[in-house]
Amino acid sequence: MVQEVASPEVSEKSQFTGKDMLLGKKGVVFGVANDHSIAWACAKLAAEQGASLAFNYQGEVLERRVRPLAESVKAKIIEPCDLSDDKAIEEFFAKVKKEFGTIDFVIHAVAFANKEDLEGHYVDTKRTGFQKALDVSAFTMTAVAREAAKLMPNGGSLITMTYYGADKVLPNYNVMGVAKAALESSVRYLAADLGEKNIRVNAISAGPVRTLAAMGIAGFRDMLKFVASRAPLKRNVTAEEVGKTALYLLSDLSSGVTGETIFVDCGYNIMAM
Ligand code: IMJ
Repeated sequence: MVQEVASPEVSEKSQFTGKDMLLGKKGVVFGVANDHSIAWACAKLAAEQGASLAFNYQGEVLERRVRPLAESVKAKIIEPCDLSDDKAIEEFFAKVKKEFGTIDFVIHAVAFANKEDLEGHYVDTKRTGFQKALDVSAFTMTAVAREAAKLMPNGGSLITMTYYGADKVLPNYNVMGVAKAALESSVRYLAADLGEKNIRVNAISAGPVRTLAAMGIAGFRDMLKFVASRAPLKRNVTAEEVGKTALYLLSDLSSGVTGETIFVDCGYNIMAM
């Protein structure tokens, strides 16, 4: 029997009733673009649970979006950081060190591929497009982990966002699928390296969410419908639900979990037919 399940209400404050799960913790959020961003849903929940936050932005256009959001959760740091620039990462973490001293977590929700590489066939991907996608979408997690670990003498939790296209082929995801596969593998190697410092590293594989990163992708609306019709929960996942798993991974609740990719996709990935 197919059950009708209502989507959770979209409200300003989350329905989640946990309390002070990140009280006294300090974290860095990379990848907020606007209020639809998965990074923002994670950050908002973290702030609600008592965390102090630092945000990056890249360029003036995004600054105008990110600054008011970050200010609304009383962010301690709102600074530019182009993650494809090693020196910019160093300078950003120097500011984080100055303000926070030590940190407890990082939310990495950053990806980019050239638009022309997200249509047509993967086989046509050029070396430059491949390098760009892998650099921004995979390597930046490693670069950030290295800098963040230096500020985590008491251990910590790093999370990143991935997608099912790392495992299975779907139309147009192309080089991003290859980049996400590298990202998920990086998560395992980083978890192995940083485990002895009690730093955990995990990825969330979110189902499709209507964000800036999904806008303008041909057939995205139809993809949402297709996924909702086949997922066990018979709906699409919300950014807030991704945020709740982020909260679990950033908090002590997940103290025994590292190197994992956790699907938050209403169960879509388990289905064959
Ligand atoms: C992206 C492309 C094709 C299919 C897609 C997506 N599906 C989903 C996404 C089915 C859910 C969104 N996604 C998971 C991404 O990782 C998107 C990454 C992305 C998006 C853009 C759009 C604008 C641009 N470059 C991009 N680079 C990466 O110029």
